[in-house]
Amino acid sequence: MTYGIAETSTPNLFPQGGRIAEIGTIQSINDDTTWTVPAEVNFTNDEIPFAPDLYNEYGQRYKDAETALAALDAKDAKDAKDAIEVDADGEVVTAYIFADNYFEMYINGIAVGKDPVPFTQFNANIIQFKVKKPFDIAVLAVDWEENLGTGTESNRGVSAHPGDGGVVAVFKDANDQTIAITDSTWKAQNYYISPVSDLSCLTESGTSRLSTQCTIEGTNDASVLYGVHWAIPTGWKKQGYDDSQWPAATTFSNDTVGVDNKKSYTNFTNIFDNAEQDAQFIWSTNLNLDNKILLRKTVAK
Ligand SMILES: [Ca+2]
Ligand SMILES: [Ca+2]
Ligand SMILES: [Ca+2]
Ligand SMILES: [Ca+2]
Repeated sequence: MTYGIAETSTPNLFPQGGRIAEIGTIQSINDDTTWTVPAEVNFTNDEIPFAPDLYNEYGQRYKDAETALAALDAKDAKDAKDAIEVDADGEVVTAYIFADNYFEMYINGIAVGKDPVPFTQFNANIIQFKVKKPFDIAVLAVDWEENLGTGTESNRGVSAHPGDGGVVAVFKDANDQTIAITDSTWKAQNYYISPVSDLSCLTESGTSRLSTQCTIEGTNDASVLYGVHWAIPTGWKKQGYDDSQWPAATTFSNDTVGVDNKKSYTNFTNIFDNAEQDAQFIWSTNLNLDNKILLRKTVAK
């Protein structure tokens, strides 16, 4: 557990971005642990590729998914590059993802893409990889923060308002058939709750770390807010990792996440809001106060 504002360790991961995407560290108040906030990420790790754009204010802004896919195919052909190989003899899978605010995606433990915009403006990505079914999708999702260690940002007239999260994704095979969408069949475990002003609001139920009884009101004093942290388990990205005890993902409507005014979402509603297979925004139980989430899904053979 932590109290107050973290110390900045990286002043800004993405200087051209809307809000400042800082990383910080903060000492636990009840043990010797030092936590990285909002999360330890691979944004600056060159071994992990940035996911190509569907829509990015600082990169490519495609009008629809078909145009983005055609551009990706053309670029791959020109660079003699191909989809990231999870299995060399696998089938090409195309993933479409919109994350509020940051994601890293792993397939059977192999990094296939990270979000090129850690905080704002909102963006969306397309990722291709070769894999054989069955396979495991593992996603680190981070709701970024301005007041490090407190899950808050300047918003709605106060300096420390809780930000909210949400991830939607669609996976298609080489025949353009949808093989996975984000929904309540995914697993979602929560590793960071903040802001918390009154610790008595926190509860646990089975493996669910619940902040649903806590206030989501903002404040002008982030220095009195708590953060609650859990260590990321070893091997969570790998194929066959036992997530059977993790809570199911909670689904949220487009309205709740607030994407209807964002081109990075609305240009791709034929993918994300398909009438037959409508992908849902997912997160843990609290879209506002839960900030670092691991998501997993096994795609069957
Ligand atoms: Ca992003
Ligand atoms: Ca939040
Ligand atoms: Ca957010
Ligand atoms: Ca949808």
